[in-house]
Order: sequence, then structure tokens, then C-alpha cells
Amino acid sequence: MVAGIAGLATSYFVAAVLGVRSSPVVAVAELIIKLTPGAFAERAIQTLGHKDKPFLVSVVLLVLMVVFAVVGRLSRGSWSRALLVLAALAVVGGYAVSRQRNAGPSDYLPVLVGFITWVVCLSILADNVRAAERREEAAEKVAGEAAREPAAAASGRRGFVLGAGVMVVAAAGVGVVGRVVGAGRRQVEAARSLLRLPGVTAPVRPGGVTLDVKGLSSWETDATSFYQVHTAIVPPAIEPDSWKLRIHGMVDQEVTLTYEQLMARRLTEAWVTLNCVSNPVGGPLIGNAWWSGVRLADILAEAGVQDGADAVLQTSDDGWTCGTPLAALTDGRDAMLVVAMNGEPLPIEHGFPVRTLVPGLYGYVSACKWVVDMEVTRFDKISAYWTQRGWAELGPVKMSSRIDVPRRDDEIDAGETRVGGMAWSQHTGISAVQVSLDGGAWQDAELGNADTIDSWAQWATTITVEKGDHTLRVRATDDNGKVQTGVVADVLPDGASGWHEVHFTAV
Ligand SMILES: Nc1nc2c(c(=O)[nH]1)N[C@H]1C(S)=C(S)[C@@H](COP(=O)(O)O)O[C@H]1N2
Ligand SMILES: [Mo]
Repeated sequence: MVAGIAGLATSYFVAAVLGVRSSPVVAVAELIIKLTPGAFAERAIQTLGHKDKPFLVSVVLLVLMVVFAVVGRLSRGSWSRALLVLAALAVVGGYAVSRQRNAGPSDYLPVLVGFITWVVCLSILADNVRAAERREEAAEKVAGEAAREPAAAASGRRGFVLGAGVMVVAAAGVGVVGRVVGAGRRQVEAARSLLRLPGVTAPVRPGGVTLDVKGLSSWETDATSFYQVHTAIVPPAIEPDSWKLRIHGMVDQEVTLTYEQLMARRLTEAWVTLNCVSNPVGGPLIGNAWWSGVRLADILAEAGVQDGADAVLQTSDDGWTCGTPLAALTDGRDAMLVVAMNGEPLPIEHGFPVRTLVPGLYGYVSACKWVVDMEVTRFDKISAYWTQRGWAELGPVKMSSRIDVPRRDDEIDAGETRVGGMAWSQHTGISAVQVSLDGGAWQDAELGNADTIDSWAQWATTITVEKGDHTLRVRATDDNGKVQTGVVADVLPDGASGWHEVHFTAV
């Protein structure tokens, strides 16, 4: 296990120094994510929440420790079998690396260095153990000698303990140094904090968006509390200077954009609500921010989209893909290549330096973070990350509404009470929200300003409750007069539906 840890440390170090995004262990964990069936992944995310990735990496490490222990046992009897198991581990690591996007020859170096470390460390430790055993056997033959000369028999053991101790300390040191000198993230964080983006303005809250209910979600969502969803365990660290976007496929001329070229264009800014198809009714995977970026319609027009194209396959630097309906990028809505969120350069976790945003579509078909490639194509020729896992090809956001106040199982005072929440139907707009107490008649709530049809709105109203248990339900109506359906649907394959209800008690 000591030899195993030492190899993990040196491989991590080499990956960090080379600026490889995923060390071999992380590459293996990311491969497991890729190989996990969609429905199972969905359940894992629902139960584990934000801990899903640390949990997965811990499981990988735990399995490795068990295998390392087995290798240690094997090395005492059969060195070749021990080597074989280590080689098999290295092959798994190498395969996982090969499945990373754009894996080059140097990306395999961490695996190689880790493997060599395993073999060298294991042979040193095993030699010491074998030496101790040989001395013990020799001593047993000469009866009584062991009792007289315990120091000789124990020296091999001491060598083992000493060697193991040195290796553990060295491994910890190598790991820490790798973290410190590792280029990647810190450098990009520094570049990001120095960026000044001309044309990006600070968010100004539009009038009338905020209603008076204590405990209601803020209409604007800070970057720090904005939900995050991505399959990469380590987010790509991309310096703006090295970012490039290639637009190709069914276009008259390929377009390649650098960050500088992108920033030289006219910026569009808008409040847009983004939400995840995995958001259950009443769930938290939704947020509203002030985004600044360049409209994709203009860039696609320059490239010259050819007849017959109906999709854009977007690829992220981490290899994640999504297929976006071409029409949603060109029909006049604020579909854009985003460079800033809430007036600041995009946070790394939200796609720095550039991500896509398409109002009205769920993130999984549109909001590609760390976007580096866009292929204009046809849906019948492509499949993307989540559609391969059973999710719908098109992902228009379903109208929904949520109760923030009261919260589930709250105890409130009987009598008049303020209730409220959020409602959205991106790119269609919300025209009304109604609530029903204990299954009674729907009554209209007050609706806050949404600024545009791409943002959510707060709603609020006052209800009168008697002492006892109650259930409050909410439903919205969109700008076309369509009422939110009460038919319950699961998030898979194209988003949840149904009315959010909250049980509470009045005392
Ligand atoms: N590169 C990459 N982009 C991605 C994803 C991903 O896994 N990888 N997830 C998508 C999904 S499912 C959603 S809902 C949004 C979430 O964006 P956020 O993390 O900025 O809130 O990003 C989208 N873009
Ligand atoms: Mo999502």
C-alpha cells in the first residue's frame, strides 16, 4: 500500500507539472462517470448531491488500496504476479487517459511514472521483508541463535519500516509540491482576476422584481450560490490567451475565434434564467444571472450556415458534448457565447473563459461550459453526452413554479400569512401564478416583474390558515395562456412536471 500511495503521488505530481487536467486517478473516475448508465447516474446524483464526485474518487482510491494490499501479499510469493497486477492497473489508467479529449503522448507520462514508482518502491520494500525472513529461517536452523542475536533478524524488518516511512513522507512531499507548482488552476485564477472586460457592465436590479415575503429566493442569483452541474471532476483550467473556438461543419467558411477576437465584438447583456433538466419540481437547480456575451446568430451568419443543417454539436474542452437546435441559436433570442456572469469574468466552475447560453433551453442541450468547438450539423448525424444516456434530443424548458415560503414542515402562526416563490417559462414568459390551499379553489397571486420573458419571476400572496395541517400548491400560466400541467413527470427524459406542493402546520 505504501508503494501504491507513492506511485499515486508521483503520477499526480507529473500530471500537475505537465498541466494535464486529470491525473490518472481522476481520469479513471471520469471514465466511470462516462460509463455509468444515465438513470443510475441520475439516482446517484439525487442521493449524493454535491458529494457525488468526492464520493466516487474515494471509492476509486479505496479499491486501489485493496488492490495494492493484494499486490503486497503477492510480491512475497510471486514477484511476476505482483508485477502483472500493477501492469493491469497501469493499463486501466492508460485507457482512461486515452478516453480523455485530445489525449497526447505526454498525457500518458503520469501513468508511466506512477507505474515505475510502484515497481521500484515495492521491490525495495519486498527485498527488506524477504531479507528479514531469510535471516529468521537461518536463525531457526541454528537453534537458540535467534534468541542470542535478535538484532540481526530484525534488521530486515527495520529496513522495511524505515523504507516505508521514508516513502510515505516523500509521497506526501511530492503530492504537496505537485499541488503548489502545478500550473493549471492557480495561474488561470490569477489571469481571470486580472481580466478587465470592456463593455461588461455591472448588474442593475430591474424595478419591481422583488416582492415582500420574508425567506423568498432572491430574484438575482450570486455566482457563489448559482447551482453547478458538470461531468468533469476537475474543471478545465483555460487561459483566455490559449482559448480558441472553432466553428465548422455545414458552413460556407470555417470560423476560428480567439478570446481577443471575441472581445472585440459588440457585447449583448441580459438577465437569463438557466435551469437543469434534472431539477425536480420545487428543486434548487435553477438560477438567474446577468450574462454578458456575443450573440451566436451573428457569428453563425458570418460562417454561413448551409441548407439542411438543424443542429450544432458543441464540445467542451473536457470532452463533454451537447446538441443544440440551430433554430434556437438564430431565431433572435439572446443565444450567446458568454464571457461574464453578474458583471465579472465567468467563474472557472461556470465555464471560464467562454460558455454558451441559450434562453429557453435546459442546460444539457445548450449551455456548454469551456466551449471550444461547434459543428453545424444535423440531429440525425449526431449524438451527444446526455442524449446517449437516454435524455431527450430537444430540451425546451417546461413551465414551472415553486413555493419558497412556507418551507416544508414549517410551523407558522394561524391567521393571515404571506407565502411566495418563483415561477418561470423561459422564452415564453409567465403571465399569472395561482395557489390552492388544501385542494381548494385556485386564487391569483401577485406576480413580480420578470424583466424579460427569459427570466423567472417572484410571486407572492396572503392566505388565511386555521390551526392544523395544511397543503399549499402552486401553478403558473404562461404568456400564451397555457396553464402549468399537474401531470407528474419524472426528470428523465425531458424534465419534470407537476405542481409543487408544501405541507406545513399552523399553530
Ligand atoms: N462542459 C460541460 N458543460 C456543461 C455541462 C457539463 O457537464 N460539462 N453540464 C450542462 C448542464 S446539464 C447544465 S444544467 C449547465 C449548468 O451550468 P452551471 O453549472 O453554470 O449552472 O451546464 C451545462 N454545461
Ligand atoms: Mo443540467
